Amino acid sequence: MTQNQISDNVKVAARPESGAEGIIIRGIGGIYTVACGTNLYDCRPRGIFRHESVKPMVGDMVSLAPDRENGSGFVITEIKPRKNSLVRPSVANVDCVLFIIAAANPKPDLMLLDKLILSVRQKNAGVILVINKSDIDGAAAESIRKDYINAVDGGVFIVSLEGKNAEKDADMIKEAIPEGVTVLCGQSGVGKSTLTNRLLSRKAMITGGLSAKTERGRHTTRHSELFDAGGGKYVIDSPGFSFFDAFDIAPKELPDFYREFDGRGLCRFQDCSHTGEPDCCVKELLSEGLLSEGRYERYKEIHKELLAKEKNKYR
Ligand SMILES: Nc1nc2c(ncn2[C@@H]2O[C@H](COP(=O)(O)OP(=O)(O)O)[C@@H](O)[C@H]2O)c(=O)[nH]1
Ligand SMILES: [Mg+2]
Ligand SMILES: [Zn+2]
Repeated sequence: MTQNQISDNVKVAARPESGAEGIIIRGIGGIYTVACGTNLYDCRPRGIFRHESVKPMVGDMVSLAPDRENGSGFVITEIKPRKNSLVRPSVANVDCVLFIIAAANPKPDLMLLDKLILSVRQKNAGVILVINKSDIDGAAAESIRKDYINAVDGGVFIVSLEGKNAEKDADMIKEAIPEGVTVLCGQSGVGKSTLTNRLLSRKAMITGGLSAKTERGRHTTRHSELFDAGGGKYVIDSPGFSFFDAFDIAPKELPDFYREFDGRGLCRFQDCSHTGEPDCCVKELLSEGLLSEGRYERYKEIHKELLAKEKNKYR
């Protein structure tokens, strides 16, 4: 069995009808694989996309046709309008983002996680948080859970995707994943490909250890790929990354993307930035445990960063 099948019984059809529609499941070296039902087609994008600097993305719904110009192969003739798209990883039409963070190895980067969550809430997709490798440091996993319990709408799950509970834990995650397209996202080495394989009950993706030298995740996964996990649920495994600067939010809009602030308008000032003003709702949120100290400290950091960015913009 190759690692490239969208389902376990793929038949590759000879030629799709002109105007056939499908979804891009991966793109490697400018060749995009499109699934039409259970048939897979390797396609080149039509030249016009390059012209308009439109790049097909995994998750794109497309039309394809035989490549008449070249006499063989297939070509993507149209990209359907996108519901949304993410920059990192570069995927389209996402219903939910499932962030994986490791309790340890690699060291959790909560600032990165907060920025990523913000960027997803900006795109109107759901968020699930999975804290993996609890076998290495259960206390660290629990502390991260406490930090995020009110931060995401799709649930926070502590798991260990290797070891005796792995299967049960993967089943719990599968249950939590909504129908539609869910992209697995997070630093390298946290267990995205391990989870993909568990959800599919086969070795669809290669997994890798940590680099002993840098203690950071090795980039074992280099491309995004969409799989059918059954029950109308599709998951995309993606490459890891360790920085994120692609979000663009006006400082005064920042609270809109914190779930903890949803429905709170109880500050003295209407345009309260929640960074130290008197009679601010933050005090109450913190004391009631609805906003964690960690999330708030990082909120203030991010707010500062966005203010500096805004100043630079108009200089
Ligand atoms: N100790 C421990 N190791 C794990 C767990 N889950 C995954 N790993 C290991 O972590 C390494 C990186 O996993 P991988 O799935 O390739 O991470 P990815 O880069 O996020 O796709 C592999 O060696 C896995 O075997 C876990 O729950 N506990
Ligand atoms: Mg991987
Ligand atoms: Zn306030």
